[in-house]
Amino acid sequence: KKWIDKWSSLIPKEHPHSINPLKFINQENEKKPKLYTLSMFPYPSGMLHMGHLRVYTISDVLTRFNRLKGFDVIHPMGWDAFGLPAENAAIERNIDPSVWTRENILKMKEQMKLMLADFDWEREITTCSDDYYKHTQKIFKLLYENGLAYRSKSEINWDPVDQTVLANEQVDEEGRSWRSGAIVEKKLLEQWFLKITDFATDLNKDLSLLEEWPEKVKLMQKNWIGESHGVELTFKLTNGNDEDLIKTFTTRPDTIKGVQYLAISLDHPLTKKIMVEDDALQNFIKRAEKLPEDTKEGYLLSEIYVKNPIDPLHNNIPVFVAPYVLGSYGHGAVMGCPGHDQRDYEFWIENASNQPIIKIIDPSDPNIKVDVNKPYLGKNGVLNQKAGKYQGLSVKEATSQIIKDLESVKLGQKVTQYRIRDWLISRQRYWGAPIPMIHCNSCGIVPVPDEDLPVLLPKVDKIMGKGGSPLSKVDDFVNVKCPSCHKNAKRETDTMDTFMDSSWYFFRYLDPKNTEIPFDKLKASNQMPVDIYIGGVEHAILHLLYSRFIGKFLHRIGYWDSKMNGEPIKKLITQGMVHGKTFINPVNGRFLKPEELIYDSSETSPRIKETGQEPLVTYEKMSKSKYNGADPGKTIAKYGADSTRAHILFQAPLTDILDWDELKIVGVQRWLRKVLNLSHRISKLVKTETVLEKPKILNQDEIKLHNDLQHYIKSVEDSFTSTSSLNTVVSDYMKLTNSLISSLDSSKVSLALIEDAFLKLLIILSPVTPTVSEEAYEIYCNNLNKNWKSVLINQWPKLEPVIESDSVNYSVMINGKFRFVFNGKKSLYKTQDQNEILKEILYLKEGQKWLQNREIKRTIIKPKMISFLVNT
Ligand code: ANZ
Ligand code: ZN
Repeated sequence: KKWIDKWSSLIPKEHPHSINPLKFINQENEKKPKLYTLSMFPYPSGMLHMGHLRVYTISDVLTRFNRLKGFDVIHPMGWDAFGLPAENAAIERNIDPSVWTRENILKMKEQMKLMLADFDWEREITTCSDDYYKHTQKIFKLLYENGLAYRSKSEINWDPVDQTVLANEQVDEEGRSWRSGAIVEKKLLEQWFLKITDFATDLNKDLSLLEEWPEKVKLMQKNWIGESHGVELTFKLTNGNDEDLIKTFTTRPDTIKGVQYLAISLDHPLTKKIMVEDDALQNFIKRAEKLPEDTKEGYLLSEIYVKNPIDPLHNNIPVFVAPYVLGSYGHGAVMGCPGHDQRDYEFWIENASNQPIIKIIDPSDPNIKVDVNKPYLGKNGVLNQKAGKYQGLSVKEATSQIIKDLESVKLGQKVTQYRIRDWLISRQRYWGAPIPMIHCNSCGIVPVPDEDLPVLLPKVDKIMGKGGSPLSKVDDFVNVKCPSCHKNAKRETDTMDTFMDSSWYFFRYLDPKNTEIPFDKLKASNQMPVDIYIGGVEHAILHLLYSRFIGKFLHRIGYWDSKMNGEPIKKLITQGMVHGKTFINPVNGRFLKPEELIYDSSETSPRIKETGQEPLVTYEKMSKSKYNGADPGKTIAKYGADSTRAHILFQAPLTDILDWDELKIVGVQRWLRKVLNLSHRISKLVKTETVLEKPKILNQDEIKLHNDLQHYIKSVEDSFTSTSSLNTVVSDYMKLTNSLISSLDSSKVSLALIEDAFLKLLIILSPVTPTVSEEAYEIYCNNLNKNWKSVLINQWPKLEPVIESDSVNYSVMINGKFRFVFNGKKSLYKTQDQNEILKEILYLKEGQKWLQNREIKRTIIKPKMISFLVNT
């Protein structure tokens, strides 16, 4: 307790080692290999939470380890500081969001220091400061100049609570806002988009370069990008002229002979055309917009029929308007095959119940029976006689033959479709980087010249409520001269999505003070990609996809050289969530507050104060309503930073959910106390300033300590290098500590070996528990009157060869029963010297017990077993 108090209060502010001394003492950084370790920067909410603590512990531990291994590690930190919470806080409390943000940053920085996170503060960046967003604006301009930023009127997702536009990515499957949870509405507005779709092919293909990314994340990105290979088909209207046609996208051209209808989306051009004169259709659309996405309702367009492109005589195919067809995918039209597609089947049943269902494909295996009333979805089938000239072909053969036939009549061609849409970055909010554009009546859209960047976010006394762009109400901001013709013009008043700020920040850390350009090309080329990126899996799609896009864009325009086609992140680690210990009253299922519980002396299983019952215990996502939140600040104040860090690593594998049980920290504390204790004992025994000389020949106990040391150094090193099992590091530390203690207790091990192992232990545990390492080292040095520098300024211990022991454990069997273990020379098996063996065994208490004064009839010696037959 004493040292915990001492160190937790002392270390953060005054102790020189809260900053890594290596950076200052070691001047040879130039020659060292570089390693870029990054944890996702936080939103400055003002409070570090357990999730932050877990990420930063991981990145800090890896950083400290890699520094010991001789890398020049870049380990920066900054603030993702634009965004809604600051703006909402500002509106509620009528304070300047920049002031609110700055105060929060200071608080969180203090907390990061308290947890001993060793960040390169000289690289710190804040996305809401003008020396940063100046360059965000420049990157926007670069996108514009390269034809990748455009404005378009589009139906957007409107969050009625936060009164802002949302990107598709920010709307969940139920159509709710990711932030406010409100049901998102549709609105038509002029918006800025970034053409991420231009990179869709590469974003998909290059997932294969990301060998060190979790498969799960890559799969999520792949699905999001949604590359799909298929055919674009043209259906002509039966009674129309040549321009009247409906294009569809299909991945199953082999089913074309089974087309029974077409379905088009609510906003298809043909729908819009007919709607003008069709009131019933208008009513249907109004109603349909509110229906769930999987609705099977449809509206039959009367007197409109299309021709099958492969078989023009089949010209009575009906057309429906159907909400299940997505306006934004493919061509907003589906060729309906009820016989071979589940959705089409359900739609057909609902809208054309008396009609037959045509199946043109049968399973190739006649033993497989298909329900006549269900579609056949298999892809290994064979086309039947209803497929006409294609009868007998497999699905695969039919597909290529039909594509050929479609191409020859110019009504079809192979295409690749993507599900991903362009990135909508306009936000009608105040607290974001202004989009650096000017609208001029004569010249159109004119970018703000580079020399006029940044377009400063104007200070306002009061953010003008919600709704519309707050900046449009700031006259001084809005009214400008056109940079091109110098006539009166108006500024763009939308600000950028904050994901734009975070899509390039890892470049800025490498050159954070550059006032001219976003970052220096050489620095970026030398130090990118990020070697290890650690953060939450909730960013698997949005942030990571945008970062890949901008990384690739900057690479394409020559801003940096890359060996991975502009991929900015080499290895990605997604850590699991931290769940809180939750107590529930078993009678009424209510969550219990800490003060409703009472603990007995063992402090492990509490009871409910009121009833004396045992509560149910679960671990759940931390939340105020469950009273299960843990505050990192309090934990550190109570147990010290080292114990907290070790505990967080020890309790669960990196990517698993961590069930946070504070009571278990005592185990870690007990171990750390042993380490400090060792330091007292050893330094008292050593008594000399100079390091002792190790013996040339080692006895059994010494060999064991030596081998343990090598084993655990290697094991810990492997865990840190692969990063896959950081949780086993702490148990390795504990085992090595115990091995040292028993060596010390046994008094058969030379002090020189103990001292050496002890000093190495302090080095290898310093990444996780820097202050205890340092404290233990200080105790050791002080007791020996050594002039102590720091255990942190060191190199990772070099591995020495394991010593093959010349002894082995023999199981001793007496009259066929195992009795005890005897550690003897391996050579006993070779020499088969029975007298020698008996002599040695009779030294042991166990040996005397079983063999003294007995007549030994026979002795059998095997490599790991000695068997005696005796008279009883
Ligand atoms: C006919 C067909 C027959 C289809 C069959 C499938 C099975 P993926 O793989 O996701 O790209 N489709 C095309 N455009 C659509 C839109 N705008 N809204 C909803 N659905 C649309 O899906 C491609 C399939 O989704 C296409 O292949 C089309 O249905 C449907 F036995 O065409 B298919
Ligand atoms: Zn102009």
